[in-house]
Amino acid sequence: MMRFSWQNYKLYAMGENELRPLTKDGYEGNMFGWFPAGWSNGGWLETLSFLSYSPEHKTFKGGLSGATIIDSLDTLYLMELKEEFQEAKAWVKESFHLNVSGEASLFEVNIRYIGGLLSAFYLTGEEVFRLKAIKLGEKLLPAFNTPTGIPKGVVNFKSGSWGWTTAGSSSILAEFGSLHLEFLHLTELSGNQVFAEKVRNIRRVLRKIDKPFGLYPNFLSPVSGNWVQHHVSVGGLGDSFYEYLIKSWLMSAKTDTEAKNMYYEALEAIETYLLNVSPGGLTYIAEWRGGILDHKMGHLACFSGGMIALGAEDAKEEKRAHYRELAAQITRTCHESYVRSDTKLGPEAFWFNSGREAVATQLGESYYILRPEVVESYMYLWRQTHNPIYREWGWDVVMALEKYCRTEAGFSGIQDVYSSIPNHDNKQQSFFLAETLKYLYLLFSEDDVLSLEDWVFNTEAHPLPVNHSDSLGRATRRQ
Ligand code: DMJ
Repeated sequence: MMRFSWQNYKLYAMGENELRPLTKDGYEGNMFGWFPAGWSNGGWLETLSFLSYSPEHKTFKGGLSGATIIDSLDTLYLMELKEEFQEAKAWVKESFHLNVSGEASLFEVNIRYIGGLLSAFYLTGEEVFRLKAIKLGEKLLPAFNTPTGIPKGVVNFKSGSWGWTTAGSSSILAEFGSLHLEFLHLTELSGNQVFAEKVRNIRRVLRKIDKPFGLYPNFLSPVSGNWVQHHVSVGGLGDSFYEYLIKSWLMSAKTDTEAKNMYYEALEAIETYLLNVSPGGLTYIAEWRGGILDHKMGHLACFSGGMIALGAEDAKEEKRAHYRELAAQITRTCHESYVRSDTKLGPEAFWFNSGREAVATQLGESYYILRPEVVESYMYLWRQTHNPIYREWGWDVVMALEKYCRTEAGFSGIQDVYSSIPNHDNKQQSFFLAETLKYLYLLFSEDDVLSLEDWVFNTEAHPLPVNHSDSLGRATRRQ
């Protein structure tokens, strides 16, 4: 599947961000691919005032290219697709230019490009990846020039300005909260403290600020350092912030106790205020709007089964079994969202109301865009429990992808998981190669292949080595 995805991308879209398998061409890509359904219609773009975002095309103008190449490097390497890896590396060497104009999302550049380059460097030791990661990291720094140091969402590569227009504009928790892992590695690999300082400052702001009931709302003003509205979610807009807390602890070889404490405190608040069990016995994490719950889970929130499993072992003794069980239950619910569809792939969001459970009930939420979060959780749960059910569930996803998402020239998302006649969306998302296929491969690999003792995966599934940096970005590599 990986070879097929890569070969078609190479044939029709080499150097572009992503492949459009039906029209057999490339496109700039939807850098908002992780936003939950509903938000794009809800006027939030105006609230956020992204200068560069073109709502009509849902893309950024200009900017970096080759997202699929950088996102694929480590997957190709891991799968020993040597020729394909060499093709990707040659493109990075010769054609990945950083002196671009245009704008880009700080978050997406960090998780896809910097994460991808860092992993490629750590896996291969090839200098080109290290140097390009550092150069690109430097280009992101102007985004942090705000009164609080909380970065804005968009950076303009040419002018070095950053995207904001009004005092009301907000930064997003999942975006500014998902830089820590990569930025510590940038400091370690460059010797430049500036990267570590930026993320330490973000941590400082988040520690100090009052949290309603211990919860972290999704929008923060980079001007005042206050929350902008009280919407809390473990899915889109919040998700990887929580993921990076527990992974900061793990990546620091368990020295970053601040991150560990923040993670378990946040998880307790989530359990108290957002966690629910449906009448049919399905455990789910709802979304919170100033105290009122939306009884829904986004596909994006399904990563949380894996995260809670990963974090279970370092919880207080008396909580460990509970977290293991919670992780299994959430993963089971996400699996239900898959098996309750005709295609056996899950919708973008599913609800628990009016007697209907784990199915999409709102218009425009039935699509599946090759997202990884459910197989990601299967992988973590498999490694933790070795319960064969997770491999069976993963294999069912492989079969469904083959049946409904494979097209003549690559894999495509589908517009309605409840229809067995696929209506393809004509997009092979770069995270399909970076994450979905990598997590599936790891689900069927031995535990020592990218062992969870030695590696943490960034939120785009790019592996970063444990024990390289402590919370200050100092090298603490094991001998
Ligand atoms: C990926 O780009 C990352 O996993 C991100 O954190 C949110 N989800 C998308 C894929 O669904």
